[in-house]
Amino acid sequence: MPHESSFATRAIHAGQRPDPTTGAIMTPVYMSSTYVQESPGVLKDDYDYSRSANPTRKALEANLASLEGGRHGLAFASGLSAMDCVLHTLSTGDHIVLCDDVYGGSFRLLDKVYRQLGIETTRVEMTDLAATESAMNERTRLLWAETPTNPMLKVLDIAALARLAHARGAILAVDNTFATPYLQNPLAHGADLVLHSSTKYLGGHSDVIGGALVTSDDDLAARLKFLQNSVGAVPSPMDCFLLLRSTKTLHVRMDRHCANAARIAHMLEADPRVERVTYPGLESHPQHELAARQMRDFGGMISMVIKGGMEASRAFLERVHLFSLAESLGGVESLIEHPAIMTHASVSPEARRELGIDDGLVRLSVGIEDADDLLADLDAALG
Ligand code: P1T
Repeated sequence: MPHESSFATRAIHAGQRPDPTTGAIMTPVYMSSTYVQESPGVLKDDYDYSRSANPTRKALEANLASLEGGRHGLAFASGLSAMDCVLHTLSTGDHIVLCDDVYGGSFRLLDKVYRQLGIETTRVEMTDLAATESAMNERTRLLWAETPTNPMLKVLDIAALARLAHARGAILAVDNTFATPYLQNPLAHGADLVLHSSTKYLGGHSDVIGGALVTSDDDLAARLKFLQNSVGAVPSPMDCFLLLRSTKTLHVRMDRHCANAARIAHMLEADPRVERVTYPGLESHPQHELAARQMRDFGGMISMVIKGGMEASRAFLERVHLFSLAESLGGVESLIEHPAIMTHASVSPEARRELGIDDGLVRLSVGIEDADDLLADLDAALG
């Protein structure tokens, strides 16, 4: 598969070829935990045990690496286990600088698991590069950025953060879950490592929990691969198959997610029942110009505050029909949720207040249904 092929072609073909034994065009689901050896230690294609390597997973890993424009891809059982693998590269005494607005579970992993192991994290407003630089110290090994962030949809300058990290001998990891490789390729902007919760847009159908890492750094990839096998949080071959099936349509789905979200964001911004709408594609978004430079389009996620606080947003969330009230995002169906009570409950109330995750905040994952139907649903639910 030539690397220069366009995204759509790579989405469908990269990492895959017809099955050599049957010609099956789809990569088979290799439901096998082990592989027969001809003689002790003499393996076929390096396969000895499916925690270490599995052909369905290998195809997925190559596909994801290609989509991110990286040399190495690694698949995991969840987004958080992918993050855990990165954090295992650190040692007691190391320091992480984390963007202040991240998925609640990512924050919890650092705050409740790794802090206990002597790995300190400093949260910082990463749209402020000077503040980010001052948060770094001689022990800082990792800058962890999410862009757009969850749920406030801040857009962070990947190239500038990569320069900051590299000037101090640290690496930059970017959680690219909200943007997807179709809209943004952090490695091309200088990041060392990309993470995905493939549960979201990569999977796209709300039927798989998965995670992925992509890097072009050979040494880092070897270390991560060692940890992937040592820790063992690998996805099942069936989940890899489902994800491979999903990435084939990523570009088509994302085009519709973006178009629908843009229409809805503009409608909500003009609605007097809504106090504030955050969407990187709106000119009112503080980092709109950066988003236009760094991303190919603005994605399918919108955050908004409804007038009337918690009571009004609760009533609104109970009244929507097409938007399902559920955690997660990135599926073909529209979802809606309340970050303070649901996805970001593990962030302290003070930190939530600082970030603007107030009690009236609602997060929308705009699906690929008919945009008029979605607009009508929101209009009716706003009451
Ligand atoms: O759920 P899991 O596959 O382990 O991925 C964790 C994760 C990592 N990064 C980002 C940006 C995420 O949004 C998530 C998971 N987020 C949700 C479940 C949510 O509703 O926001």
